Amino acid sequence: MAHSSVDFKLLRRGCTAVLVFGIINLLGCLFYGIGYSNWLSPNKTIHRNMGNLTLVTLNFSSGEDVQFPDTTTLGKTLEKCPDEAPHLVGPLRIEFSTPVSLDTVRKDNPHLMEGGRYKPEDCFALQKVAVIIPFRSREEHLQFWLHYLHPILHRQQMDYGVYVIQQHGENTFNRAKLMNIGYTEALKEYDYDCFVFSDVDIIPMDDRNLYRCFSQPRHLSVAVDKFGFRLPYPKIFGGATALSKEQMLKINGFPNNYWGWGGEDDDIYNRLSYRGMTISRPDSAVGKCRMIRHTRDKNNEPNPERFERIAHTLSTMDKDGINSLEYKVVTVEKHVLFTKITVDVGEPIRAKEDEN
Ligand code: BGN
Repeated sequence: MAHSSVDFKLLRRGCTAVLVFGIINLLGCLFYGIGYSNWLSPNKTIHRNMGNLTLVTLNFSSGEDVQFPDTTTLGKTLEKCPDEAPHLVGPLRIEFSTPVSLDTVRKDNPHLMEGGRYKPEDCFALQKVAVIIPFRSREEHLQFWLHYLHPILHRQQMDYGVYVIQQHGENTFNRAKLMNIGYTEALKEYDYDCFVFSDVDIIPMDDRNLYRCFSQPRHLSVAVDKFGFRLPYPKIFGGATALSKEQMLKINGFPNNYWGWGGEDDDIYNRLSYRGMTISRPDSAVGKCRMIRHTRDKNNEPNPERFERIAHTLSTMDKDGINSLEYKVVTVEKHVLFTKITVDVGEPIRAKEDEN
């Protein structure tokens, strides 16, 4: 009997200890801001502490599970950022009459880390977004882009980095190949799960136009002033777009052999459509954009091969894309406002050889 009463006492102590431990844990969680909502819908967000590394598993709109390791908040568990960022302001005044200096842009964006990187401090960003800008000799446009976009991306609470991919030399411009290179190079730096591809002259006029990925590939520049604030044709997929890593892989990235202006975005549209995807877009009010007016760039003449090429996307997409990408990195510059990667993309292969 004496033996069993000792057992009973031990059991009671054990239970009390478990209860006290539970209450302390609960208070700790509340203190660090894990809301009950996360407990009630564990498939939405699961926080896991692994020593000093905090992992968050969550489903975003594509329905896939993505893990976001947090290395800056060491040990502190952050709640995921809200779906609707609280600091968005809606329509914005965008104008290009007064040039802005990079110095001013730097001063206006003190929160940036080297290489044009940012992540919210008080919550866990929903996605890790690499913003890729295919580029050559448009310094003035880049200044406007950085001036307008950094504050917008900041308010949208993304964990993001800006990559300017500059084509080296004077050969014919190759926008889609530069975008493939941006995707590849950004992934070498960080575990991005979303890729925004933006022309340097496209500026959104509303910060509710979210520069992030959706369950379907996203067209962001849907109502551009140059086209009278409407889609010039329903299948257009140029200007500014967003694709998740998964969407990129499904289509083998972009074509590498569109030299000069036009058609590469239609090829990308074809790829997406052949893989069963559709285009997601914001409405035409939120999707309003301004395009910085400019004369046609040197060495970016309309590509005479584009009509022929977009007619053959289905047979070329599996062999031409990320899996056949070749280039040389010339320089990598880390600026406060962006990472600039200058690359040698080679030169056009004559159409005949290319068919083989
Ligand atoms: C289209 C271009 C796109 C361009 C848009 C908007 C072609 C392919 C042959 C029909 N497509 O006409 O590349 O983004 O205009 O300027 O030229």
